[in-house]
Amino acid sequence: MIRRFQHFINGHSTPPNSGEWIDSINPATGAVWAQIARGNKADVDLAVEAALTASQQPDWRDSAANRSEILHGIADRLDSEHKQLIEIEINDNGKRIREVAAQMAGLGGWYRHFALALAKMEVEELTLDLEGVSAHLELIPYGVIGAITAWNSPLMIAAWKVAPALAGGNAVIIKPSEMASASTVLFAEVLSDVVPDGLINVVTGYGDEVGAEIVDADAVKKVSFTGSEIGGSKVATTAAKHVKPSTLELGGKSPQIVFADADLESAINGVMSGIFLSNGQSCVAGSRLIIHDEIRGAFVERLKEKLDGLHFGNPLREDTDIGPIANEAQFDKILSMVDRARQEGATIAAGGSKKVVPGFENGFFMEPTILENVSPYAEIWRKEVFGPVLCVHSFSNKEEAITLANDSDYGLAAGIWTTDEGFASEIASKIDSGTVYINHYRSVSACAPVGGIKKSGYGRELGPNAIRDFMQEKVIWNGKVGVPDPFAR
Ligand code: TXE
Repeated sequence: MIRRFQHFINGHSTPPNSGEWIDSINPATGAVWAQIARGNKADVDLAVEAALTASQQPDWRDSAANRSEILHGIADRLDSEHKQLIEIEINDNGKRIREVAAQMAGLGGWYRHFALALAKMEVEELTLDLEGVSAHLELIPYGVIGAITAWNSPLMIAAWKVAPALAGGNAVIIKPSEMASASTVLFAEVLSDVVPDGLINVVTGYGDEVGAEIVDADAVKKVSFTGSEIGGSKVATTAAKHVKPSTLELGGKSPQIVFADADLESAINGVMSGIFLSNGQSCVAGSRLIIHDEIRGAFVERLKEKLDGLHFGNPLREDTDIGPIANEAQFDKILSMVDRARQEGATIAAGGSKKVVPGFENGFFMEPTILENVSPYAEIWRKEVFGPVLCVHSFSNKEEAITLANDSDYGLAAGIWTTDEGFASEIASKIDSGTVYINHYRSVSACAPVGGIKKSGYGRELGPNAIRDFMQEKVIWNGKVGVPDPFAR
């Protein structure tokens, strides 16, 4: 019997209005393991109504103390119950258990962070350049927030949106990716007796059937989106039509710049983690290795040695290093991009093909791939692959390295590897990117904003302004002295 995951609306599991279901494929086996509800406008309307009602309750909207307590309750529940979410998410996206277990163990922490941050927020008295009046700033919730998420880390991406949105006094409607919705549905169910009805709703289904309806709904006042450039552009277009703000996190083509004086073992590990963890299916994947020509050959050889030792297999096993690509569409996309790269003159230094894993012959496994002789004009150098494909290009001086790094439509993250701290800061200041890592890669913290420039999107998640980003500013002016007659002569 295949498990079915319904929508979660107004505190209850809710069947799809359409009566239709979408198969969820386990990418390790290629077999259907579950079904999710195929949502439509009627389901979205129900969720919008529930969220609107919940967001207007005075003990939610106007009581930061109450909200903080509920967020602490969510954090505690996730601390104790997160383990049941691990296998569900792996069945959907094939990410290996060591990565998913770490993400899930940290899930409660995102909610706790914003519970504490909310408790510290104060009414802001404004310093004015006027006499006879004073003013202070109030922050008011938007009301209903649309949170559209991707399949690579569904619950972590949701946490970055849901935790600050709730802290800001809003209700949310989450639309997880149709490729990996189950963990988000179960997450809402696990919290059902901790969160008042209607504050967290999950409507599953296709982007153009459910996501588009959420963005189009009048009562949804802000949308936070993580996904493709095309999806983000559609979301922003519809949001603009309604004069509602959107935040877009759209991935990238992040450079890893390795200078000749780098601590090579660290740089090798950092480059490996940047592109081969999560099979490169990460928004900050360090997919372009820009390396000093003196060390290129030895560096690539060392990367190949490291790849040789990796163990492919069941993502649910602790000893698996490389699991499957998350879904067939992504698998096909990666392989066809590698094929086109070959045709454009790239040479394969490692990998490049489908991997047949005994016991998982129908799974979407792919060899971690290193491409050399990649032209900076080639599609594989310029477009996001979102897979385990590292493109290598060497440089002979720092100007060339900076030009190569910045010659991209994207600007999400970058890595710099050198033992000269002053030089690292100089290079960092010249890189066009929302995040620059020096001598490490991938740190993420609720205290630091995440987001991109150029086609990597706009707006930020996390960081000191995360709650404010889900609230609107309202100024209250106070007259301190009597008002003179405006027409007095
Ligand atoms: O993205 P989509 P897909 C990139 C990556 C990947 C490619 C395609 O390169 O190969 O995008 O992935 C919803 N209105 N990233 O097809 O379609 C959709 O249902 C409203 C980078 O999965 O953008 C899902 O919930 N919503 C990335 C979400 O958008 C819409 C993470 C993302 O799906 C919609 C994922 C619409 N018109 C993919 N169309 C990152 N930033 O890290 C789709 N959706």
